[in-house]
Amino acid sequence: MTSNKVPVEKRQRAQELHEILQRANYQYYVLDAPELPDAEYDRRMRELQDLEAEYPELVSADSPTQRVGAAPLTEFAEVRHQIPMLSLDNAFDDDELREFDRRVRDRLNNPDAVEYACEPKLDGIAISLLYRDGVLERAATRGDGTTGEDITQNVRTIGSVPLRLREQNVPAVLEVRGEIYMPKAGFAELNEKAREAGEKIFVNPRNAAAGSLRQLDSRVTARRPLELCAYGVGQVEGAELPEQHTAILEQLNRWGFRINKEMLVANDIDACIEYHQRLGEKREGLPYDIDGIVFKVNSIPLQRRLGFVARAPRWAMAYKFPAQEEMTELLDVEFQVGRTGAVTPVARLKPVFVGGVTVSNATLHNRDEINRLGVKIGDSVVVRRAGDVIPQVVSVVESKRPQNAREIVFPDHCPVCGSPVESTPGEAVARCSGGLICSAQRKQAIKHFASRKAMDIDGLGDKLVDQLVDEGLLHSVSGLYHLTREEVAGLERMGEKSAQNLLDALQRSKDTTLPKFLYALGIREVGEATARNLARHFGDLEPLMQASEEALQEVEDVGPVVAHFVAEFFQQTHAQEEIEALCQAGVHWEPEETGGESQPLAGQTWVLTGKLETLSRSEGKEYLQRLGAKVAGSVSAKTDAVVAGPGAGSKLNKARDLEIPVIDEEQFLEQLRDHGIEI
Ligand code: D41
Repeated sequence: MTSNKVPVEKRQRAQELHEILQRANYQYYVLDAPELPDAEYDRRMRELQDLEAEYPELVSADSPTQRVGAAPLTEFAEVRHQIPMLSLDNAFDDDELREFDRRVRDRLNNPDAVEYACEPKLDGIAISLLYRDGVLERAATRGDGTTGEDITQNVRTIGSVPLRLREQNVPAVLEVRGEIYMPKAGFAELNEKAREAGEKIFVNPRNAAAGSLRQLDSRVTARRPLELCAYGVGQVEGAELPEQHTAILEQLNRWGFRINKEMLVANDIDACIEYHQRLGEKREGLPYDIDGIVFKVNSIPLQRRLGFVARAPRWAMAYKFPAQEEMTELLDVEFQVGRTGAVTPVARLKPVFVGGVTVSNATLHNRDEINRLGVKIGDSVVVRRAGDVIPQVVSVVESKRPQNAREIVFPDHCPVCGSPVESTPGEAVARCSGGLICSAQRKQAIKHFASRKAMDIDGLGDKLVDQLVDEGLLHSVSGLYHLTREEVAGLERMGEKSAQNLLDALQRSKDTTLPKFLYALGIREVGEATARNLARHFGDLEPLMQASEEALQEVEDVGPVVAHFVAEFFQQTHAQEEIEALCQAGVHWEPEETGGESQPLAGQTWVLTGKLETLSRSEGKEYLQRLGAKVAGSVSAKTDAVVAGPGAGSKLNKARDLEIPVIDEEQFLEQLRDHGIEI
């Protein structure tokens, strides 16, 4: 070590840099309002690191340079909590929460109502942070509540953990308790990188947070996107804290800790139930995972009077949401063939209640995913269903693998038509090469053709298409228009009346538009928006069918891949014959006006949410697209406007958080009319 005496001005500069960097951290992590540009931050950090390298005496435990991680440990030391870290009792429905409130009020001689602090229950790792004279001395896991592990080196690397408390008047000893968690976005990014590098990926953000804190090498932890949210205090010496839980958290916030933005005070248990309901709707849109709501009696004197039983306080309760992950058994794997021939493995599961519904199927995506999971038939698997996302198998519990577990064999021939299954290098999907020979692909193609946004053939449901194809009455989309009343009426569960209704619907569907017809053809990668762009660019079908890949790429939003699929589609003799047959059968449309139409909302992204009264959501979408807007399913920073009807939930909240303009249906209709749409 060099023993350079530290010149006064260097010491002062180091102090200045501490303050600048600490303030920048506070603005970034606690206020969510960074003022120092990243590059500037990096330069100041480098300057401090250089100073400390030259004068090691300047290095202190609370220096902002100490967040990068230190030399690896061989094990974590044990820590005894001076005041035990209690656990939380759980409630699973409104009645159980009301019982909790009843017990609280009974013990407090029946006041009319008790005030509760409501806060989301973060799904992370509970920890304790000990500050002596305002400086972080030790961080420990909760462990069993009495003894945990010393993870100070790791916790130091987390940007939202203050290494020193802000403000001058700080307690001699302050133990802050909180949850360390990984935000969803950071988790997704971490896993994406791990996937690219062929490394092990984490099952969920909680596991990733736990794994990151368990690193003996804190330099690894330093690279993980972890955050701290404070939810209480333990030991306090040399200071009086406020007499309300929420006021204590606000004091912690002033000292430099992040607290939950969603925290709210409820005046009675009804308001608590309402809060639980509202947060349940917001859950998907929050940037972190939560598994319930914690309710705490807000008054500290009342908390003292209530005390605790066994290891849980009588004054707090966690009201859980339905679990988003559950374990069940993989009974079998079937392979489904989609419209484009994609062969998708589908897990047949022992039914399990997860995410609020009973799940008996989950997608396994493709062969790579099966290999990644290392899953076998008979395995116990963890199934996840979050929000409206289709259920996924997220991991395998290998320790529970039965003796007779069977390997999943990916078919090399189509399970429906027997044609070879082909994989394109670099593409995860395997496809049946049978094309329209394959009845599965044919069925899907016909279902798509008939669907509402395509030819809109009322009454032609999936089951009916299956029946018609299976009975050999239908071989292609054009065949639909040659079905006779006798053929249809002869099917199981089909009366004369329904048969006639179907024929009428078929007749009506012939009067269509070019965009709908193009979309109905089911060309790969051609969705509604692309179909509309193609129609508007070429005006009619003939020039589009003749267009080269180069010419196709002139269409808005059409790149080389889509251009290739479109050109390839129209080159098939079969496709040409089908189109001819459809036109012969009477399918027709008006040519589109090319180019000229004004698109006042071009480049904008809109989101529709909640119930609309005058328009259906898909009509609203159609009008917006006609005006050039994109319509997205979720709200993000890129959203330009949100139309919210009654019952709007998380999307509306997110829009408000992001300060995106929100209009109601009345205002929406007005705007549409202003743009010349007649409603
Ligand atoms: O967000 C959380 N995970 C959270 C956990 C929270 N917001 N508050 C909590 N409060 C407590 C008491 C009332 C016992 C101080 C907790 C926990 N405990 C807790 N976390 C893990 C075990 C207990």
